[in-house]
Amino acid sequence: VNSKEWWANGNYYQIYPRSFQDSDGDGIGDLNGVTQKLQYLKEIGFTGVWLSPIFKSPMVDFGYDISDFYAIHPEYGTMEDFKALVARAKQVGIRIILDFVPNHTSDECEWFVKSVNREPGYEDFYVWSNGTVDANGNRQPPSNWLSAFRYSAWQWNDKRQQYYLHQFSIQQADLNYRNPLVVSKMKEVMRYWLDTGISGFRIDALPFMFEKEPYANGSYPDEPVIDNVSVCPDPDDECHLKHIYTQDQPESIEMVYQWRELVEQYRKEKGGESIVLLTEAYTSLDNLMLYYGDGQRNGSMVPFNFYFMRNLKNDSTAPQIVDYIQQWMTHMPTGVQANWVLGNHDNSRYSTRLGVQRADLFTIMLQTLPGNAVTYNGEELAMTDGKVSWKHTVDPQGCNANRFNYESYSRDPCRTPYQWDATKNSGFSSAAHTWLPVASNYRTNNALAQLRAPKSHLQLFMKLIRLRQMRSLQDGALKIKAIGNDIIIYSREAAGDDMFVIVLNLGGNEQSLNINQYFDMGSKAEVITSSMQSGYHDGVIIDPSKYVAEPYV
Ligand code: TEU
Repeated sequence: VNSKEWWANGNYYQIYPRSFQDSDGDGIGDLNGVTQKLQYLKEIGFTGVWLSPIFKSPMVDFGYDISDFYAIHPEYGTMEDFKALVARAKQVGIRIILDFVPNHTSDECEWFVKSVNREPGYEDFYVWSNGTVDANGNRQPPSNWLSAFRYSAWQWNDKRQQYYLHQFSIQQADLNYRNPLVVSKMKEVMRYWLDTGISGFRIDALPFMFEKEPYANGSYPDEPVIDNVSVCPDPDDECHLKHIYTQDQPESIEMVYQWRELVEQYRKEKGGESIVLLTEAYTSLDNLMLYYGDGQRNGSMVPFNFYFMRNLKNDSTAPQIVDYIQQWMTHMPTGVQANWVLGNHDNSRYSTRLGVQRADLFTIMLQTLPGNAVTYNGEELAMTDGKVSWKHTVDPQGCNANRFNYESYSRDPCRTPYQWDATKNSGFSSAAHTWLPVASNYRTNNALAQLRAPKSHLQLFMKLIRLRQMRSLQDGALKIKAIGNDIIIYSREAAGDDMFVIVLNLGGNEQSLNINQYFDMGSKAEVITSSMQSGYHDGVIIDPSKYVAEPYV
């Protein structure tokens, strides 16, 4: 990849706007709050900020159910506030990336209303089907497909007298991409937001966008059932089916190639920097690579690699981790960059899953492996999931808060407000009540405390980002060794440059290692090491200021 592209070797930061900073005291994060914190994010060292959806929404799925693709959600601010945010971002030198949610719209979107009313041109804007009638004369959905939020993916609409497909909540109706009007409307949405001066998109739920063509009678084939309770104990959960008709269809790959062509064309027309596409696809490595490109055409520059987020466990061994990294590195088509993700707004925070000590280890990996690092707001503080109970949640009808399975299905715990300092609501909001409670450890675990402490996860994080300015950590070749079950050693080596050796001790015992036996250390090598014993945040034993002029905050 041409590492001179602004997006290459990037350090992306995901902001969940509802929980980041509340500037007007209503207990809900907003755009002006983000604007106030851009300088802080620049000082940590982030390249680009991805904002989870900021568009008008009934907030059933907190913005991933969009009712107006051209309007800012009123609780988050106005279009003027957004333009001020983009202007401030340009000033501090951070690029803004918006969430693009092409798979579905809110059922309150005007397009859905037109489609329910079969207005000309909108009859097939969504995926409608008559369903079937069973032997007892009862209406049945067109197939056994299941929503990512459990239960049937088909909802009967009384007014239209048909079922519509919703692979997420009932209030999120799937768009029909076989309809050219849908393809062109969503391309207009993309161009509209590019005109505001943003630098790219994070594309939501890409693999869900197409489903198998319907049969002539309008019905759809059932998906095979995975009848294995150890894999999926809940028959109403989408893990119960093998998604051979509803995910990773070839047309989804085609769409991301068309969107890449759109942003390349836009850049040709308007000049300026390249526009980045980050894509969300929970899929196999082979499928994921297709979202990058197929050798002829290019797709996304940064498809999220969810392996670390999904598979890292406390008992993950060095060989398992090394094996995956090597699989990923050998699978990549030429001209693209790996990326490493530790969390997002849909999954329990890794410091909760793995503990803060491992958080240090995996942050070192995130920042010293080749390619892009993607950080979900709060991970730079090793924030942990908040304790949220059903009575706290504000979306009783929503997809998060399943009253009977709240603990196992809600994503609220990984979305509690950002922990800024030890003042009221951890500095997130002046409101009497915040939309979700602040995690109870905010007095001790917050950004200000970590900036002031002699050592902290945040300071480790910042030192690592500064180290990345070294060419060997930008473009250096990766050489990895797993040592027994507990130790991973790898180096990054750029021609004629410093060599960095990273030693991660995953296990419970300090081991004296003669690194020279693994690498030809030469005279200029430096070693970063972190172990589970030497206490927290010891990750960087060398002084990066030797390498980079920038002072530390
Ligand atoms: O997530 C899509 C998606 O695949 C995840 O919901 C995944 O199925 C789930 O996390 C189970 O692990 C995107 C957004 O990130 C998510 O917040 C939205 O709810 C969803 O799309 C619908 O827009």
